[in-house]
Amino acid sequence: MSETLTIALSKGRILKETLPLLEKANIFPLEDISKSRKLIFDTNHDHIKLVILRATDVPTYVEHGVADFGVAGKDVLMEASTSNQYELLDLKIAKCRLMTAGVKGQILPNRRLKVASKFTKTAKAYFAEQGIQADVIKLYGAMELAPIMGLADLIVDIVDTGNTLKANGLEPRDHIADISTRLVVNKAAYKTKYQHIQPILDMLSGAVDAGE
Ligand code: PRT
Ligand code: MG
Repeated sequence: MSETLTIALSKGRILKETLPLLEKANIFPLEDISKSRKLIFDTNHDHIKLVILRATDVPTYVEHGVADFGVAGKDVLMEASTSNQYELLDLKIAKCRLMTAGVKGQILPNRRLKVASKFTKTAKAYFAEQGIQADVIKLYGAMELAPIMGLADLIVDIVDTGNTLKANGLEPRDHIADISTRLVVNKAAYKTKYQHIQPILDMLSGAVDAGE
């Protein structure tokens, strides 16, 4: 097999949980990713390479077909343009929920709501679907600050244990979506490299089932 397969991985917490899954599928980087400043890694398979990206960039690389596979959170995929990719597998790692949250005990004002989030596309779609008038403000981090500072009435953010909200005087309100990490594949690559892709898929899906 000569054709190269490139797998784009999300760095950070998803990467830590992805590497053990890849290992169970017999795909190993040839050097320790956590100890290297490199961004592209060879693996024990001549034709498989790993690239380590900022999570939000993973769908972009797959969309343009420069990466064949991508591993990214459902939250990130919902915000991205993904018309050139198939979501093939739920890797069932980095599980969390996308929720609205507000200041504990605070009643929502009787006017158009102000909502702060880094997930603006998902937030707009959610409030529209609920028939709630809302202006969505884009933030890049520390969403919890927005309701406290009066920038927003609500935030849309990721919740796991709820400790971060609680520590900032906030409470979870409505559940928007269950989130986990997904494997996506470029549509064209799925057709042209099917013979390389299918065995990896089978191995990974076996690794996911073994982890349950
Ligand atoms: O820092 P940067 O903006 O580059 O990326 P990031 O911080 O979003 O990346 P990282 O490494 O944190 O991984 C993000 C991905 O992991 C998300 O896209 C989710 O798919 C997934 N994930 C799973 C989470 C969490 N759990 C999680 N708890 N991402 C973020 N959090 C944060 C959340 O934003 C909040 O600040 O943890 C806090 C909430 O946790 P609890 O336990 O206090 O509720
Ligand atoms: Mg982070």
